Amino acid sequence: MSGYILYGYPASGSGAVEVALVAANIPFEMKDLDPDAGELESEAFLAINPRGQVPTLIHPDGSVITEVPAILLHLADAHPGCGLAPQPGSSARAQHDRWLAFAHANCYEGVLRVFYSDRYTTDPAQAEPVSKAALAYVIRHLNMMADGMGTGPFMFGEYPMAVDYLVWIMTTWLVDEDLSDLDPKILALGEALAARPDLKEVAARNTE
Ligand SMILES: N[C@@H](CCC(=O)N[C@@H](CS)C(=O)NCC(=O)O)C(=O)O
Repeated sequence: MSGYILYGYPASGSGAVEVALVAANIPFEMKDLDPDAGELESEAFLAINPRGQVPTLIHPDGSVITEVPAILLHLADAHPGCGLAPQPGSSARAQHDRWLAFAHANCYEGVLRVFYSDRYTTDPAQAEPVSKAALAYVIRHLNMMADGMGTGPFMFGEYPMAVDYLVWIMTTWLVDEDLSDLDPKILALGEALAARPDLKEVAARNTE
């Protein structure tokens, strides 16, 4: 049985998983795909993930895991004590999973409407308004996450967990003019995560 294989590319959603794997000290092999060269739609990759999206994680047993929360929570549970999430069944875990699901269902889904707006309208002239509306939606929901945060800098205190890795990568996709609308607690979360000595290098690879 070999280790995990992560398909992704720098500064995409796979960055959340890549950083989480490094933070949890879980060995993995990174396979970078080039979306501009059509590698997400290649026959070989579609055979692995018919949706042609990253992150796609190959479990050591060869099975395929997709969808950021499913991947992160699998890693948390398969590696108890790695710090990716509170203990299964605890109230803290319920809160963690609540906000992870919230971030995925609202913020990440909204981000896809920002960047792939042409997929969400049949009228090309509407792509830009769709994107603009989605950006406001993403920021509104990220700011709601700040309301659910305690003293910070991370969602559940001093140490980052799975939910923080997803929030962090999304903050890196916002441009300067968007950041002024973002709650300072969410901004601080992203900065604190990228500044962690164990994560600096992998975070930088995903923000280029
Ligand atoms: N719901 C998926 C979304 C994954 C996703 O959309 N990833 C983007 C990169 S951030 C992608 O692969 N886009 C290529 C495409 O949709 O064609 C998840 O949670 O993993």
